[in-house]
Amino acid sequence: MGAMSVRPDTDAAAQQAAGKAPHRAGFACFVGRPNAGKSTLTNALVGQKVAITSNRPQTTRHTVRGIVHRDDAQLILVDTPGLHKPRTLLGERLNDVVRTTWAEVDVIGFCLPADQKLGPGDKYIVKELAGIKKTPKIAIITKTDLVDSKQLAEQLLAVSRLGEELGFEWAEIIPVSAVKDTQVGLLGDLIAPLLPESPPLYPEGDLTDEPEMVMVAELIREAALEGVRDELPHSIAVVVEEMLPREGRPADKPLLDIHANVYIERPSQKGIIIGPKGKRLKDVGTKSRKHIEALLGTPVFLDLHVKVAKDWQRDPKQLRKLGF
Ligand SMILES: Nc1nc2c(ncn2[C@@H]2O[C@H](COP(=O)(O)OP(=O)(O)OP(=O)(O)O)[C@@H](O)[C@H]2O)c(=O)[nH]1
Ligand SMILES: [Mg+2]
Repeated sequence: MGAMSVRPDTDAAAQQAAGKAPHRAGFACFVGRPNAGKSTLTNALVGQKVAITSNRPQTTRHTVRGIVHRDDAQLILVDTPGLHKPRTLLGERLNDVVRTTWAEVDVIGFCLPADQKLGPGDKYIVKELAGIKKTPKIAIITKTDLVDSKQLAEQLLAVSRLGEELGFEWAEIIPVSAVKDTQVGLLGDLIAPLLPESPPLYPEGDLTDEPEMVMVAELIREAALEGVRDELPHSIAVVVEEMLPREGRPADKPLLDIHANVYIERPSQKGIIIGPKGKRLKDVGTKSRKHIEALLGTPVFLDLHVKVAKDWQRDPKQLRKLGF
């Protein structure tokens, strides 16, 4: 991923001779506890939804790349699952994904919500980051719209002290609000100069490298997460089985048939997901269909089925089937 050897030759010398700063391109990952605001920040920087978000912890389950195209640089943001104490095999897999990612990127952005005290979970993460000596680390205080300036100042101080305690210096410390779009552009300005000189690594206009089927499944999961509580958010997985243009439609009135399964872990969860007279599942379908149609730019017929994959979070075979 971040290896110099795979980068095409730059014409940096020519650019410098012309008085222009060389173009940069590379990878920056956002790490932090679940719910810290990593995916929301990724979307805000990209300017479009590439990663789903929710107020439930552990929403992100795989790395999602969001690409920011600028004149001077191409930022490839790698949004990772929140790092947490694993309680299931899925949890362990997610943590592995995060650790592999930060070993491969050019910049690490540690995300800490402004409205929550810097806790053991954060210290644990930063301690591990301190061990990755060569990679510049930016501390990002997220959700600044939720606190007053005094609280924000305390958080800035706390994170700066934590760096000192662990014997390293943050390359930058920056407060942002993704929801209010405060300092999001500035964060991009701070990341860009930390990337290696390189021509763009992705074609102009690509905002993510997520396959469409995965994005569609994620949009359905995002809608399904809304309003469910306790263990249920963790139990939901979505797989798109098929996406096919409906046959026999006139060229100016296409329809895309999408068949997807919503998996849960226990038969007892089925009723909650489906809701009285199927109302909840219908709402999930309606809501996600709007987002899917916007993403794909075509009318969609969405066919959702609820299935039980018993204890899939703990079962290696089931995990493989669900793509983990
Ligand atoms: N007020 C406010 N809320 C935010 C902001 N950024 C994120 N949130 C909310 O915080 C919650 C978590 O956001 P996510 O972006 O899903 O968090 P995450 O770090 O990706 O979480 P995981 O994927 O579970 O690790 C959501 O309800 C967001 O709407 C912000 O700038 N301000
Ligand atoms: Mg996320």
